[in-house]
Amino acid sequence: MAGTTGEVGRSVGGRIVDARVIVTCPGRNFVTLKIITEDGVTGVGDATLNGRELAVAAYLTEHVIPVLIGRDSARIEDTWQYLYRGAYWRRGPVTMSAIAAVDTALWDIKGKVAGLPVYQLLGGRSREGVTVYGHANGDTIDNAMAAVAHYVELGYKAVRVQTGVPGLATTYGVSKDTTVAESTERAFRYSYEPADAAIPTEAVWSTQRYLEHVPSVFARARAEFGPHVKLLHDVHHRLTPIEAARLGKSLEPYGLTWMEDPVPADLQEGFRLIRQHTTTPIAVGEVFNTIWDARTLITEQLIDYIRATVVHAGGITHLRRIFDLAALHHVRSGSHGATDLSPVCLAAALHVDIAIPNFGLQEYMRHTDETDAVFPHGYRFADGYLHPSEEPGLGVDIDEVLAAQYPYQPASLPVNRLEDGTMHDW
Ligand code: KDG
Ligand code: MG
Repeated sequence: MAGTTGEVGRSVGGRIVDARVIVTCPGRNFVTLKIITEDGVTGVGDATLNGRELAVAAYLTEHVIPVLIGRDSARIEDTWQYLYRGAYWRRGPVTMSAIAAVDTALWDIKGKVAGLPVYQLLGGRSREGVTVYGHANGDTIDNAMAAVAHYVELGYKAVRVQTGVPGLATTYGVSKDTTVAESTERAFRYSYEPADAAIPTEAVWSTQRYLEHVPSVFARARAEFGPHVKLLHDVHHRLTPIEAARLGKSLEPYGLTWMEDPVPADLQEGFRLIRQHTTTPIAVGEVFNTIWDARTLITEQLIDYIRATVVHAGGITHLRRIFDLAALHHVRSGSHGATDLSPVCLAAALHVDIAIPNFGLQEYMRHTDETDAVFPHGYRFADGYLHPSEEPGLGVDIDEVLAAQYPYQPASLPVNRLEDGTMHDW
């Protein structure tokens, strides 16, 4: 049976003749897969897994690229299944980021061969623009409010608000010694995330102090910005279900659009308890790799937004499958879009966002000028919306010559300990 390499049926994409992994650090590390067909068509896919970049690069180079050569580039679904089932060892962030990179690059190639932007291949537009949310961070409530004002002026309809917690020296998600302008514009790396260290920094966490503080942040935000701006908050997996239920209840008067990652999601059933106690909507999924990570949450309607991404959840093909399941259960998308996801991922996400029926929000942290130069792209921001490129394919590329000027730098996410020294979730 010759189906594996595409002899059955005419190849409209051409065979894959080459593929390579490009690791670059224009401010932070990015891993990109480039696939080349016999017709000279190229496609790119993001394979960046923050803090574990080289594991995915090796997985691709050692185990995936050798089996790609000679395959029909048009067979996106079949290649996905081949890599997912063929490895025997299914799922996991390294495997799924590698599969995602291949899948994304093949969609890019298919769009270029068809002469259409990828969203047209996904069914065309369901909306005029992709509503994005920005990050308003401040070590104090005053600084956080200044950051919210900055986004509102730029036209953002939705803003995520994070502040320092009184009594804690640092808080993940909040820059300490940066100005409002620096923290809202083109942040390449959170200030507490060392740029040049393989050893994580350690921070101290207190749930008590946090739960006492957060409602005052949103009381102030609603008082200053009125009822219409969408306000969001990221808990970064730090609470237990009953603590998250308390937080959700205390935030109800301020009508948040979502409370993100309230608890570690390893135990999906934990969300039932939160749900029983609060009407604050729940978003989760940035660390999810497959539909199985979200299945209980979606089918039992324990969440409102699923935040899986192209790069960490198996590419456009699998993300679409997750979002389709979510659509059946009144769950909307809210894809992760921090700066550790490359412009290749963002470009791909926008094609999905504009096409699916159950889009909710897209996270958008601007990349640095250096990153934008390494990844030339056609997507653009206007008045609170991102618009995907109209070029054939994804409308993003990598400048390999420029990328080579920014070699990989070891970097790590921080860890948290409780005041007595116990390791804690973020
Ligand atoms: O690499 C991890 C970051 O992307 C993540 O911590 C940022 O929570 C985050 C978010 O919602 O953007
Ligand atoms: Mg998050």
